[in-house]
Amino acid sequence: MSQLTQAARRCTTVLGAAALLALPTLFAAAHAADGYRLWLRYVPVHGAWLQRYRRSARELLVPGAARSPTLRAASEELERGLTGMLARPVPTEPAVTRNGAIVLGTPQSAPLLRPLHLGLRRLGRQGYVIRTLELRGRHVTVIAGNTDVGVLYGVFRFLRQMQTRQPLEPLAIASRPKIRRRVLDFWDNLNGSVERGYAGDSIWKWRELPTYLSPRYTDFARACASVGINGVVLNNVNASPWILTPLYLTKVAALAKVLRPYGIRVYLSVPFSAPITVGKLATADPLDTAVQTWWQAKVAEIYRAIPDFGGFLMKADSEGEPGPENYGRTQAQGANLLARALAPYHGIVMWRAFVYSTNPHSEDRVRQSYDIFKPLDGKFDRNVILQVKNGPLDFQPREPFHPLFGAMPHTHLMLELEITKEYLGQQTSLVYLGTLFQEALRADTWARGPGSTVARVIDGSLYGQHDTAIAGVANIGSDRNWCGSIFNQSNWYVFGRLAWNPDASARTIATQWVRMTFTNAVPFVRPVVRMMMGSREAVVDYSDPLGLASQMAGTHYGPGPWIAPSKHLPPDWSDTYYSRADAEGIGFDRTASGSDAVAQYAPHVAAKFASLKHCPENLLLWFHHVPWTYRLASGHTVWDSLVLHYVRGVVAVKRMRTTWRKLSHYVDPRRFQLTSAFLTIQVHEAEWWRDASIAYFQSISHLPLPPGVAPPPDTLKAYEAFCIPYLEGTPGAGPACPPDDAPVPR
Ligand code: GCW
Repeated sequence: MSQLTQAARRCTTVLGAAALLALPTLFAAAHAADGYRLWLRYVPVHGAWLQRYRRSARELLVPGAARSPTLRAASEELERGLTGMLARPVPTEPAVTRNGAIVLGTPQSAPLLRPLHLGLRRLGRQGYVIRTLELRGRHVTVIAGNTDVGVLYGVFRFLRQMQTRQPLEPLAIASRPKIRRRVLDFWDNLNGSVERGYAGDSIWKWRELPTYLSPRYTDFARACASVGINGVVLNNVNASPWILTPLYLTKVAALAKVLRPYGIRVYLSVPFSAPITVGKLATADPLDTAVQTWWQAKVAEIYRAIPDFGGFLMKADSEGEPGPENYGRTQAQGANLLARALAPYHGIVMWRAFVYSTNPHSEDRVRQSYDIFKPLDGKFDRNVILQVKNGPLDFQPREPFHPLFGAMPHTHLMLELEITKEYLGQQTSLVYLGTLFQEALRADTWARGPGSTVARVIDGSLYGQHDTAIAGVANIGSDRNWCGSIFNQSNWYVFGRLAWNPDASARTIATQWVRMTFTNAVPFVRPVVRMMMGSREAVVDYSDPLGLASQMAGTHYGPGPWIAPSKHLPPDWSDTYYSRADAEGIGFDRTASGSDAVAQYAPHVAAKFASLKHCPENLLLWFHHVPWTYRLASGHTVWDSLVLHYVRGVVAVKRMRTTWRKLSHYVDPRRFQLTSAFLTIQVHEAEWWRDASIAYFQSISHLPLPPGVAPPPDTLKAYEAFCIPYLEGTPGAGPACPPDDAPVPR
């Protein structure tokens, strides 16, 4: 029995019936809103909706004797949810005895479900049905799946129905995930820090493991299961070899045990050089038999400890990480080395396509991954999935889709999204990423004609592939509210929901998240969803409009468009490399007259991107170098338009703040104030981006500002000198800042 239920039962017996009236308040206090409960708050339901559906949500019942840990988790969640929302204890009983019962299970665990025609066959191993029906003469709600985890997903779906005040009967819901592996990638280091993490330290307490298992791990697993996330890569892709030592594998096994009942498998990032660093071999060459034997033995050791281990994630030959290139081998030879060790156990390798060289003479950075991997199509073993970022550069506020999508029909491809807002304002900005994820998933590659979307590449339907996957770089840390801010939670949520169904709508998901996280009151839901839906475009406007990218400071926070290549900074880690702003114009020519990166796309898409006339305006400067005076469809010159986008971004954030401020009476003070303060920080941040960017680009274009636009309050020099010495999530020491006379912009 959950603690909450026990508490509620104690309340009812001790205080008697009169006290029931006071329960909503008691529960409200128990739900002191600090964000910990995420979207699983289960606050009491009142009013007409409850009157109408009370009967359908009255009883809890788990028939059958086989109560696996997963079914136990499912029934406990249902109990927790119903107890919270009905504000009274909910009985559990061993058989169907009453009308209004909720019956959950699989045909194996609940024989009474077997004669029913539930349509389970079409639902695979992870799907579920929720049906209102007559069972042995009783009016019941059935939540069923082919497996226990399907039932668990169904329970969360049923609870969402209540949380968002949807009808509870008659119900005829059937759902199965379109993507098989829905994975969170943690960039957590074993010392507790998190690369690009803005929500405190790592949630994995390695020193305490395996002896102490924080209850937070279970709450994490519940939240993941509630949106269907079923895989977790525990450690940073810049991987420490320690993860493969017996000391750490014991800890990993302990975490795997906590996550298992929630249908979550554990994966690990491993360094390619592990045979040397851990195995004490002289080489990590994939063609060396001692290396192969070492990996086989290591994998066998892992599966002895974690029988359902998912597999490895590998960042090789990228940003200083070792890889097959060190031995003159291809990425496929490297990936297959691990794949063959994992294959006997049905493990997989998620091999990252984020491979590039920072050699100053290398080709256009955004071309590199395609040029390395495209020729290897068909050379990867079946249990390798190539993990491709949504865009060809690096999680920028806006990028075109990665040209590898649709270009490798004989290779399994998965999509990597970044949930942590590395380039979008980090912890304080309010940016709902549902729209960005949706844009990436709906991008049409034209690989097999129109409708060949990225979603169809990765859900396997375009090329008839079965082992499909999607990953999101997690934004979760040890902060009480998990994600650093309340609205950042929506990005964890929407990732899971789109991973389950990449065709779902970002707006619908936002609406449900708002209802579950805050309130169902329409005057709150509407403006907040509107604010969320516009929030990503706002950050694009004030930081990287018109297809600009990578204009940020070295910390990836705040503007740095002036950052130029130097002895210490390779060109493609600078900003001027991407903007290519000069006296004549701005933008990176990636057409045939430039780097010809457009040619990596299918002909229809390439033609569109290559044409100045047809290239979408929001990607213009990604593909074209245009004169400052070039006129856009709006009639504005590129220069005026650039400036107006910066201005518009600031206006949008101010509007968000105004919207939020009017809604205080709908939100508890703690979450309200946190969000309010963060929006104020974001207004300053947007102004800083606008002013610094205008100051810099004006120093190059030498053009006047469009009428009505105020000049930046500081000099370019001041913006350039402004430096933030310490920022969470930045690896290494970050840029050096002189503490004595660092100017502070107004
Ligand atoms: O975006 C860059 C980040 C690095 C990260 C790298 C990657 C984990 O700035 O911090 O390293 O991408 O994806 O490997």
